[in-house]
Amino acid sequence: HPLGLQTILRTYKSYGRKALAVLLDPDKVSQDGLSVLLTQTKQYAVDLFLVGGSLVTDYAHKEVIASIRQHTDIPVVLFPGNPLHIEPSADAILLLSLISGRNPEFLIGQHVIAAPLLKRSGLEILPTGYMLVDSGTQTTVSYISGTTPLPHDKPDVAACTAMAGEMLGLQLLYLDAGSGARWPVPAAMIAAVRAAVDTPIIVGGGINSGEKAYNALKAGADVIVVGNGIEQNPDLLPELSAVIREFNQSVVQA
Ligand code: 1GP
Repeated sequence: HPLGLQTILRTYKSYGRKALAVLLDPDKVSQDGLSVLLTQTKQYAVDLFLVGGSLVTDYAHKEVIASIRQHTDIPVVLFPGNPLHIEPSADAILLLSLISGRNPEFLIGQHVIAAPLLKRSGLEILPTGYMLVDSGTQTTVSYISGTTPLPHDKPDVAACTAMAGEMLGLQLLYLDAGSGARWPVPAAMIAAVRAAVDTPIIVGGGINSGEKAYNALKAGADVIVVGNGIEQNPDLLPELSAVIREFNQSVVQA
C-alpha cells in the first residue's frame, strides 16, 4: 500500500477504527481450508493477514502468501519467529522485539542477523514491542524464546513495559497470550497499556469467541489477531466480523 501500514494503523487508532487480523500459521492451514477461508474473507471484515508463528516446520510461507494473493488484495504481514521466516512476497513484517522477556537474542540478536536481509527484501518494517502474557499454560513462543511471560494479574508491569517500548521508538505494541491460550490477555491489562501509550495496540492469543473479541476491543485493543479460533470454528469469522463492524459503525456515526 502506498501509504504504508504503519500510517494506516496509526490513522485507524486516531479515530477509533478497529481492525481484525487473521493469523495463518503455514504449518496448520491446509490448501483446501485456506481456499474456503479466503473465499469467505470477501464478505467479512478482515483487514490484515498475519502469516507465521514461533515454530514453523513446513516453511510454506511463500505458498500461503501466493494463495492469499490469488483471492484477495488484503495486506499480508509476516509474523516471524526467526530470520528464516523472512519472505519478500509479503507486504510488511512485524519486526518484533520481545520486550516482556530478558533474552537478548529476541530483543536485538536475531535482528542484527536479519537486518541486511530485511533491507534487501523491500518489506515495510513495522517495529513492534512484543509482550507475551501468561495464559495459564506454557506456550510455544515462551518455550522457544526461553522467556517468562508477563504475569497476567500485573497490568502495571505491562503498562511500564509498553511505555518503555514506546520511549525506545517502537511503533506498535502486541500483547499476546500465545496461540491457543487458555486465557486471553485480560481486559484490565489492555486498558492499563492503552492508558500508558499512544501507539496502536495489537492483542491476540485465545480469542475464540465474539465476546472475547468484544472485550479486548472495548478495553482498548486497536487490532485483534485470531488464528486457532477461526481454523477450528467456521462460525467465528462471521461473529468477529459483526463485532468489528459494530465498533466501526459507531465510529462513522460519531
Ligand atoms: C498467537 O496472537 C496469536 O500468537 C493468535 O493466537 O491462534 O490463539 O488465535 P490464536
